[in-house]
Amino acid sequence: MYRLLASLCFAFLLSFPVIVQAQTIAVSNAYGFETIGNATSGGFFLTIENTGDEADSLVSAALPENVAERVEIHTHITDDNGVMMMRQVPFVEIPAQSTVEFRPMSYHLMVFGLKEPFVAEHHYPITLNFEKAGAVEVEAMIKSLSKNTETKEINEPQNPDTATHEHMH
Ligand SMILES: [Cu+2]
Repeated sequence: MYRLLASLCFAFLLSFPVIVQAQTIAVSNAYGFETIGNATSGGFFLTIENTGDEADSLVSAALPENVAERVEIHTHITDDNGVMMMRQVPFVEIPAQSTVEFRPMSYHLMVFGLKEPFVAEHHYPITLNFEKAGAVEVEAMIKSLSKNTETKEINEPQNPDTATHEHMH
């Protein structure tokens, strides 16, 4: 029985490597949001910590072929007119002894050619390739948009017609 429990625990650990340590690089808190309708692109966010004494760089990322066609590293920039836009970058440097957070409106992994929609609670393995640390795999979880209150406020603005209608009765 103990042996069975031990192997079950081991299998569980193998299935959900939320934090993966590859020498000096640790990747954690990887997540994306569910996609809406026929969207064929999506994004992932995560935190990369470099505990080493040398800078390293994230140079590429990939998802399994049956999930998406390609993954690009993007950042957000503001142009001369104050317009926010996304730009692909060739790499992101992770300085020695520091942490870089990929988050909305900043660095993110942009996924193109989705083979199926991203569904809340699903997990996907992302392979991150670093210049020095090599390949680091992390499991990313898809979050529901409806549970995100900020998004809900944007998607469901107060309807003035409804408010007036209720007032009349
Ligand atoms: Cu992007």
